[in-house]
Amino acid sequence: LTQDDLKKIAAYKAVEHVKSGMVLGLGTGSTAKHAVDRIAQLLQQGKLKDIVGIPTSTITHEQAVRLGIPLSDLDSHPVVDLAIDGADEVDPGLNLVKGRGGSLLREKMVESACKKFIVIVDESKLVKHVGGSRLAMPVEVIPFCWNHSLKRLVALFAYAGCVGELRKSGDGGKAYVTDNGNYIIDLYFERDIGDLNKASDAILRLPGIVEHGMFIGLATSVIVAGVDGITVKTK
Ligand code: DER
Repeated sequence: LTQDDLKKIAAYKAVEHVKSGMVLGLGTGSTAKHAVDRIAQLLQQGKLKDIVGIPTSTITHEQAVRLGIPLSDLDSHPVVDLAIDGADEVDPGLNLVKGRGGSLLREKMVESACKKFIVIVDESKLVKHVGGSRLAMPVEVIPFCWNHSLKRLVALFAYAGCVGELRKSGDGGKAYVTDNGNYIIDLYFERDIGDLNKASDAILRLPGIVEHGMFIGLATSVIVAGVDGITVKTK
């Protein structure tokens, strides 16, 4: 079983919770892609009807259009029945890191408007503490004086041995620009950042900061696909 096989297994399991008539948050990334494919397949087979998708990125929007999934937005559907999305990290309390694919803002807008939010991951995403890995913690910032924002973010987490870097686009030169016209600062911690809510509040209080990639208390369940099978963790 490849990692992508595991992602697909988790995604298909999550789609079993989709019922006809639902308003669905459509996630972004290589795992959520399988869930969107599966939803489209069931619609084509007539096994699902009257689904409305709320995409969490332009990439997912384009995938859903290509596959014929009817789409809408949060203005028309302020309450979403179910969102299915991947994550970069999941801790035992179902707190997440998301955004290494760059879509964290729209994902968090959709997923915080959901009655249910099922996270789909392969087992490599499980961590003891969110923010405790040495991998990126994405923060979306406005482009204006981004370096000033970077320095303020790094100073905020000096206790955790923090460094930050502006995310670059594929060709290495220019800054990566999100669907919303913003930049992303990736933060790296040498030590655990401690209380996630405190960290979140401190980040969001900084002017010029738009949103961060910690999804605290948003997931209602996580489906983990591993080589030994599937486990489902529910809050
Ligand atoms: O960038 C994102 O928020 C993605 O959802 C990410 O968290 C998971 O992407 P993956 O399924 O490709 O690992």
